[in-house]
Amino acid sequence: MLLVSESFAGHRPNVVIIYGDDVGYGDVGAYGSEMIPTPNIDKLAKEGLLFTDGHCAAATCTPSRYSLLTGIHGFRDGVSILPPNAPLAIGTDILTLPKLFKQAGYSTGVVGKWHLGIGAEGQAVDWNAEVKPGPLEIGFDFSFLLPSTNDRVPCVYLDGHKVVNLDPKDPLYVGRSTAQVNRPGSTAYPDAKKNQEAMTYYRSTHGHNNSVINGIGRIGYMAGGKSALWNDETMADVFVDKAKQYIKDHKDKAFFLYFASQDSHVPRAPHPRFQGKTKLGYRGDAMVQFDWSTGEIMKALEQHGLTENTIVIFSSDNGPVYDDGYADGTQVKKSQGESDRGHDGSGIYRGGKYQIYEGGTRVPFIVRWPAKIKPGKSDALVNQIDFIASFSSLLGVELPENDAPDSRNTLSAFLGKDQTGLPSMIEEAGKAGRALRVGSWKYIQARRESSSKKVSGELYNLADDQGEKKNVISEHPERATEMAKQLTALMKAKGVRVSSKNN
Ligand code: NG6
Ligand code: CA
Repeated sequence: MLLVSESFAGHRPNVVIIYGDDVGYGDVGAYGSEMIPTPNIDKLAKEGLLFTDGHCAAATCTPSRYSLLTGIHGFRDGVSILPPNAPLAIGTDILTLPKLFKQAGYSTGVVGKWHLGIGAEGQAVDWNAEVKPGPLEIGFDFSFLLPSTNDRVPCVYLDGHKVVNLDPKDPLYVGRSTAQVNRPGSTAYPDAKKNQEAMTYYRSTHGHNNSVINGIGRIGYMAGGKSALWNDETMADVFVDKAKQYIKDHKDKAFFLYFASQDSHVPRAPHPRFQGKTKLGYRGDAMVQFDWSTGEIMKALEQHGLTENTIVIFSSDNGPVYDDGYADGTQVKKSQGESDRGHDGSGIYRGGKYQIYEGGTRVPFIVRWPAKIKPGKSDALVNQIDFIASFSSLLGVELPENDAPDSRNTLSAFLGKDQTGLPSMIEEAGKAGRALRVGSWKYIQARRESSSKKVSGELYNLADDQGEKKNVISEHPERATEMAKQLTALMKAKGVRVSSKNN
């Protein structure tokens, strides 16, 4: 039901989410990075509100994006990192962030990395026909995608329901083996397992050794679609152009744009004009490219007179990772923890992508809205999973109790009026387990990281131990038991918002 807030008097703000992929807390200048210049993101931070305790919902991509768009924790619905060719993970019948904006009369667009699956459950997608259901079936009315991740096939762009530039004489097939995909008449690509030399861009290992596309080994197999192949080095340019066009086409109407960059994710292949811009190899250079993309989007908003009344949110889908299977020049000094030539992608925090420590989910988190938000810094505890409930409050769109059940209204924290934020928050990291934050306390559940590695419960007080170095569980057994109980109860419930008035 629509009850659009009167306060906007016809000038509802546009909303642009600029979403990084594996961009860590320490990868941005405004958050302390000294080795990667990010002037455009820093400018955004200077003009907006910089959150020091802002989180994505999970330490990996698919569950984080799922929570951002649905307001549901990934673990409730068994959502984990999706393989190529996975069906759409989001039910077409549930409320999503773009659907909420549509209810408020907005145009909604997505540009960039999807990684939430495409196609119907139990039915193989026909990449040569209408590729759906996907974003257009869950609330977006414009969609231009990298369908999965840049290390997974198919290595083609998807515009709405159609693969871009696909030649029907070279049909595209995606599957789990060359035998499954290769057909007479469709281009066959080298299999990295059998033909290492085909990986001319750089070599890759563990898992990234199936079809070789543009000299780079990928996860999964594809055949055909040669004319449709993307160029890894121009991907950021392609996405930025689409985003600019979208902004231009919708400048006279309220819009929501979800711009999801793939830049820092492997295989990193920044445009040659960014290569060598840092001393950190392609990982650092790709971050410079992402900063450029951010600047271009801001310029487009400016050009159309939209900067004042557009809410720009800058964040990331999970913490940093260095060597993620490709020999791309990113160096890992194991002896000093996971650090790359003195640069620590998670800044002062412990761990990164895949991990339950703060570096897994505490990411750059900036909200800029000159018309309503005073620039500054906020230590409020906030999470992307709460966008749906917060925007429903901002836009005056009623949120039925069972929709987006884990999303809580933290609008006043996002606007800088409340410096505390969430009273409690679940952190999620796949096999690496789950944790609960209550104020500065953090309890991590006992977990089994592999069949041989069992880790017992941990308790940290981030107020005097932000690096999670000192496990104080034996000093505070009662607090740990209490938090363990609270976490179990929240996980069992049907949703954090609907189950607990205090949460
Ligand atoms: C992992 C991949 C990793 C990355 C990740 C997804 C292997 C060994 N590792 O399975 O390279 O693709 O999935 O990243 O295959 S995410 O940011 O999309 O979650
Ligand atoms: Ca990611």
